[in-house]
Amino acid sequence: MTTTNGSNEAIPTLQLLDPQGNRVTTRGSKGYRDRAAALTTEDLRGMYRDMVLTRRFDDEATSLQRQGELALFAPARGQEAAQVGSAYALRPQDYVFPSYREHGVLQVRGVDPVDRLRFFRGSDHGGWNPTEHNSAVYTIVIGAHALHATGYAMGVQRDGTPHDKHDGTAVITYFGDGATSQGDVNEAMVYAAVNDAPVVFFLQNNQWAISEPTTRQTKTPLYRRGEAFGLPSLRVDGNDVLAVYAATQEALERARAGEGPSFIEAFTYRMGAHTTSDDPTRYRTSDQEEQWQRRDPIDRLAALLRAEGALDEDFEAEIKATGDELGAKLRTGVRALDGGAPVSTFDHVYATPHGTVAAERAWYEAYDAGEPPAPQYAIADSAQGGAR
Ligand SMILES: Cc1ncc(C[n+]2csc(CCOP(=O)(O)OP(=O)(O)O)c2C)c(N)n1
Repeated sequence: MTTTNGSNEAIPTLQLLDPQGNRVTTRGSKGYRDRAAALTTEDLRGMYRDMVLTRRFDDEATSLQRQGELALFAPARGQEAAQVGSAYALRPQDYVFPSYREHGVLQVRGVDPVDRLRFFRGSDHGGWNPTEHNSAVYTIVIGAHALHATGYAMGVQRDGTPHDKHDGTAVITYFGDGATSQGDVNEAMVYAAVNDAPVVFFLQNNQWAISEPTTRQTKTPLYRRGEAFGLPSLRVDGNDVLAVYAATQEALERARAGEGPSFIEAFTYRMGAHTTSDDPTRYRTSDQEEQWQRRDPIDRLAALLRAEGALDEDFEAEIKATGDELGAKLRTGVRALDGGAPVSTFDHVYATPHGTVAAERAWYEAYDAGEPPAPQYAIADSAQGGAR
């Protein structure tokens, strides 16, 4: 398949499932098709369940924000195939570095849904223990986590763990089209490329960076950025869960086998607002929204499952019941989250004791106890000699 960017240039894009839910063949797609064909009916039903539950999570979280229970929320609506398809290609030992919108990825990784909203309620900085799910916490500093991913992947490499396409360890980082303009993302690719780091750069091109269209970020298709850094790079239809799965699986296998980093551009659309603070009617047309409504990734997989006799009323009812339980859990769980003591800000900053953090903590504790805090320069002095 080809799609066009703002200048109507045809861009080669891997597609295995068309918007009507038919399995399709395109030139050069055979290897990917075989990967998708290896998915069982239960795998496809699992993907569908996770995509529907991700959308339900979005709706529940948006309602909680409207009720004043969350400070902010960033919905993933429209990006469920890109997120769930790529996450299905991960193995437990792989490590994820998400931005703030990867609710579908974290759903597949098994991160508790209430924990996913701690960050948006402001009840703590992270939300979950990364080592429990091999998934770092949400990052809102655009692109910063791409560097963390490359650094982590270089650590994995030094441990000798990218040694086999199945048993090795790969790292994946998710970011948006706007993030490709950030220095951090570009620097992360430089380091990953020259070090052959086992990391997959997974771009969700949802066509908008808040109110900035992709045409304001690039003159060339974004997958070609990856090529420029020497990475095997591919553009996939991001609303096609099969294509996303197959492309990500291939890239992860390369990384696990020690063959270095890759770049995937999943071309998709942010169907909702950027966040609950945003009003997209100010900068985009309802025509465009309607056009992408017809490419809804969940409808597409539903059509495939129906055609293959794998979607019936009982299964739909089971997912609906699981969604209702998820909603109830979020409504009570989120309201019960407390803010934690402000001093907990200093916890978990470093794995080992750190002089500067210890001094800052002591300063804050004195301040909190109503004692006159030591002047700032004393902190700098007392931090000398601490771990750096
Ligand atoms: C370093 C940095 N600069 C600016 C911002 C403000 N900001 C938050 S989201 C956003 C747009 C990001 O767009 P994109 O990378 O396309 O991801 P999307 O939100 O569409 O998933 C910006 C500029 C930020 N969080 N961090």
